[in-house]
Amino acid sequence: MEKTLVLIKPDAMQRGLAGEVLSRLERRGLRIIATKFVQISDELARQHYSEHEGKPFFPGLVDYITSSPVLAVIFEGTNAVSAVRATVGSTNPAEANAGTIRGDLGIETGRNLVHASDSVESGIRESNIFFDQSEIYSWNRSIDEWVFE
Ligand code: IDP
Ligand code: MG
Repeated sequence: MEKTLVLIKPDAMQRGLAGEVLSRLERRGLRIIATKFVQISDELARQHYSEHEGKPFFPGLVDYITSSPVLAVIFEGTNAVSAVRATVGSTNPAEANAGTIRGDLGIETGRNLVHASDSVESGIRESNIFFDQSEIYSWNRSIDEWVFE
């Protein structure tokens, strides 16, 4: 099954929205297989966001993502990557659909509450940046047969 990395970003932590974000993704049916509360270092931020190095918003992005601890979570499920991206909403919250996390709870791109991997490969790469293999749990829920066909 697909794995996707979610970061509940500093603005969501500061605003007390971690539970709200987690709850929306959990209620989607996705299974949590790893969590960690982590203060992202400058180095980790640059590694995680390496694709954006050199862009005008990159320094601000590094400042933002390192400004408070974040909650890192790996979700697992069929189509987990696209399902989470759909629930998270467009990068710019002002343009995100109502009903999405960013569309309901955010207003600016630089304060968009949550990170979600953008592909299956990113899900694997980013999960491995934030977690050791021993911190990722393979488990089944009794409700799984009512979520996954
Ligand atoms: P994504 O988070 O929806 O995948 P990306 O384009 O990968 O969006 O950008 C990564 C993060 O960088 C965004 O979530 C946002 O926090 C920040 N970011 C992207 N573009 C801008 C911008 O134009 N201004 C400020 N921050 C930006
Ligand atoms: Mg991205």
